Amino acid sequence: MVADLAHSWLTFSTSVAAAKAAGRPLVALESSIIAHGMPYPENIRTAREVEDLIRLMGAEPATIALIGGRIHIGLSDDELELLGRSGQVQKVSRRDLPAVLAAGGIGATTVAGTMICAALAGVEVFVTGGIGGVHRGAQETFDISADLQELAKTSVVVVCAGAKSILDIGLTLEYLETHGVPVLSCEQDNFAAFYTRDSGFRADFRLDDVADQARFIRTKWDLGLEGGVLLSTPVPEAAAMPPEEINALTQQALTEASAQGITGKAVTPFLLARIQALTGGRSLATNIALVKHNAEVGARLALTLAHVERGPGGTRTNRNSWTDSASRVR
Ligand code: PSU
Ligand code: MN
Repeated sequence: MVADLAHSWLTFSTSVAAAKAAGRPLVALESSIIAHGMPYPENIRTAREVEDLIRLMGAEPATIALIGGRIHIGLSDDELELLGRSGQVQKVSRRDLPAVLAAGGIGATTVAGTMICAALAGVEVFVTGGIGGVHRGAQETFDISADLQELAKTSVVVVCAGAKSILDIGLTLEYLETHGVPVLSCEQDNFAAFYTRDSGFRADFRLDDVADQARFIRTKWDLGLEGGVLLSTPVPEAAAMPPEEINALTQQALTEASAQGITGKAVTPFLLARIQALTGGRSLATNIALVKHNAEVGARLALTLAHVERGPGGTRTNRNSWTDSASRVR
């Protein structure tokens, strides 16, 4: 069977295998944020702290990466170090998975790559920082992250702090709507903007209560509506950056990228690195704070989701807690 064949590529870490056997909920984590999203050694330190937070909450972290021709679900300390230190780690989205696996190379998975592997491993909740999306100027460049197509078809919840304003957030939300991907928000009505709390765009449904989030997700999948759910939660107030500052620096980084002819999968890592350099590391502190906050939201959701019964009985919900922003203005 195809599914069994796919499973033969998976290697579970000892702690993930033990959690699975004990029925403890798993939370997937991506590795591109480690290899391409943050500098060493903060990347490794953050990855470990995020894992510890998830464990503290009673779930088990499963950081996903490709090593030696295997899809690793859960990484040892040495494997984390390998991903965070080596400059030779490839960025793996859906397109790149077979190339890196077949060649036995080292690959750090993006949101799309991680969703695919999480779904294979039976992990329902995945925590990241920010998702990829429709780039500004995509009307010309066609640069639309494969993360969005993956959300359209792979049934995993992605917990994020919104998307960076290096992207066209309005078009990103339009694209998700076209493909039937629900965008949930908690703590506020609007979709978050990574370094800042407010993107200026409404999320589709505001669900502050984790039980409501879990029922929403279970209902979607009960109905056979395959595909992901995006859950946005804003960076904690104290760690957010001033919007004017981040907007000016984003504009500068975008201008530099186009002047240097950066294209394809190099665009996002270039912009992330430039913004980090231009803020003198302050954006890194924001980035770390938001990932940790996302980890708490994701772990809580994974624990709750594990207890929501299937079928209409388990999915009854309080309609008053829904903010259906059909009147969203863009
Ligand atoms: N956005 C961030 N931080 C990140 C990424 C995006 O704020 O680390 C990474 C994620 O792994 C995401 C990927 O899936 O970049 C998107 O890359 P692209 O735009 O090439 O699809
Ligand atoms: Mn791209």
